[in-house]
Amino acid sequence: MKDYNKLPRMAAIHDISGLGKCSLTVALPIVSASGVECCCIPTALLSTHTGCFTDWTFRDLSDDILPIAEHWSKLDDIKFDAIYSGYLASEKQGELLEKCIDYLKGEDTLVIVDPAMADNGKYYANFDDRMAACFRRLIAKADIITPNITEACFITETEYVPAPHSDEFVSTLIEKLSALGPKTVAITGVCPDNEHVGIVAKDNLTGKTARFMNVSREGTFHGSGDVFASSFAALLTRGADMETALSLAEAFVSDCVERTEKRNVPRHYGLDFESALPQYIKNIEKTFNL
Ligand code: PXL
Repeated sequence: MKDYNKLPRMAAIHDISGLGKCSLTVALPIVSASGVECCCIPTALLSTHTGCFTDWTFRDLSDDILPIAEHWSKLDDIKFDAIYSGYLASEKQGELLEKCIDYLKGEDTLVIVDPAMADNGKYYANFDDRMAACFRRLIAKADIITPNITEACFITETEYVPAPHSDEFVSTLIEKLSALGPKTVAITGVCPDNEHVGIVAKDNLTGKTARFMNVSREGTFHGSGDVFASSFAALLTRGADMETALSLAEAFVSDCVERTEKRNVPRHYGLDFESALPQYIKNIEKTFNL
């Protein structure tokens, strides 16, 4: 008999932005390349993401979310090792996601919530403080969260501070977010000074904090948060500890950023992650002794 449950399985609940490399068009290839099956619940269909583009098309798929989750929950031999959510098209989708988690979560299912709603001190198009309140509720159901500095500030109702970010400021954000319930808090886009950017994460079960910093580059790399969260979520789903997952995911994002800069791709078209995938897979194989 084949063991169908051997490959770790994740339910990925995000929008599809057809062009611009974020959400499911990033999660699906990266989660798969990380050795985890990626089962998709598309929450909305857009022609592009909403950052820097105008006139994007938008189709809300809210009505399909729960029926898909309900169908999956009725398949006896299908269990989910992880549920990973990102950008939500509306606050109402936050409520649907909570129900979705209830349908799909088993005893050992990791719930990863990336509260993708803001960056550089500003909400994405059409969002305001109500979206932060929505994620505050959702985070109570999460094991792992991956906000950037702006999202961490908005969720915890802390005044947003542009870079540089002091250690004390970052630890306070981590403590405030941890108080909402998640076991692991990873904050992205932390700039300890004007030359570096990286991730600071705390595993509240072991009490360990890890930091990975890299040389920062001019401007914003759209979709880098989604590339990081997809890799980090998948590696944790495969059983990596926080530090290992963080190190592999951070190295992958840095490689993608470097390649994007070299090719001079307009930033809103997303990261050049495709050409970084072969090396990423090699790093994973080495780490997992495959
Ligand atoms: O994760 C970023 C993202 C995802 N999906 C959509 C977006 C954005 C950011 O702007 O607009 C539709």
